[in-house]
Amino acid sequence: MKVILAAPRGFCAGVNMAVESLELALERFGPPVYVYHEIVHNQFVVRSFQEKGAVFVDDLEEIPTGANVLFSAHGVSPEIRKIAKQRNLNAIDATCPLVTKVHLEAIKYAKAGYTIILIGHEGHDEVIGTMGEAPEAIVLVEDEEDVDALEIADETRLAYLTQTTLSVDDAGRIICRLRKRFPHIAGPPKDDICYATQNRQEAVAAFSQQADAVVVLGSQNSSNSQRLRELGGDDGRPSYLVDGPQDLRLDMFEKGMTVLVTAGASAPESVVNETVEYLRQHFDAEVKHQTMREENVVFPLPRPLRDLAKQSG
Ligand code: 2E6
Ligand code: F3S
Repeated sequence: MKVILAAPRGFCAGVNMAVESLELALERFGPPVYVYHEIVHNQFVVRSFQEKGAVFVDDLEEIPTGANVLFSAHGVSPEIRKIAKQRNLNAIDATCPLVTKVHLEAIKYAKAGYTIILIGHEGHDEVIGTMGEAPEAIVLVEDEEDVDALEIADETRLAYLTQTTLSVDDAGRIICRLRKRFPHIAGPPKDDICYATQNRQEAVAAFSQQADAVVVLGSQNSSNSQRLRELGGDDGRPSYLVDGPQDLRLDMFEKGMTVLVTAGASAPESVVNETVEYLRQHFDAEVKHQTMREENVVFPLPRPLRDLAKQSG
């Protein structure tokens, strides 16, 4: 077997920042540290933090008054910030700055009286947070059919924004349909899909051409990882999204196959290594590294943690 190990893969700058924030909070405050929603959408990461004393909640009511809470990388609505304040929680915001950028755009357009079309997946944490910035002004569309069904009162004040982890191709098609129906629509030059999502998709699109099967490391609720799995499956190739080798079966592969291995933005490198080791042991796999482009993006820790890190050296 030949394994192509794609790069870039795995943790992005936003995930690194969120994970380091929670590590530091646990170290400096001591457990329990509460986290609103999964810090990132990865089972391995969430379980490891639970073992260290992080408590993940979907409702701020579960948190005792005055306790420490981190907001996850996917962002929260102003309503959640308000409730946190009312409950006197020490809230630390680990939202990825690239998600915050979309929130700020939503606020800007809503203030100017625009209707905002948000392209995204219903029920996703990021979409819930972004829509919460201006619930009365934002309409969610998930596909081109939703665009056709839109009823807009004032087409001269219309803008679109996108979730950060969409399929670049799907988003492009939806934006094209929007521009066709509403030629005056405002929005970003292309979309709000982040650099990490784009780069991981670009690598899978290119390298999967040489592969008979694709393995994406990531959890089922990870949007960017799901998009990599879909892309890997283009042209009818088997493409699997798994948390680790425990989710693989020997009959998914054959000797002599070329397998592309990559990882979503929330999947740690340890699960990639374990997966490669599984393929080595069972299929005598030889590993070849293929890099699409280098990444060197770094995001600072949230302000309170930066100050805390400095204070204690
Ligand atoms: C925050 C925003 C975007 O499901 P999704 O792909 O959005 O999230 P994760 O946690 O799998 O990936 C990182 C991330 C965080 N992406
Ligand atoms: Fe941010 Fe993109 Fe990662 S939005 S958390 S850099 S996947």
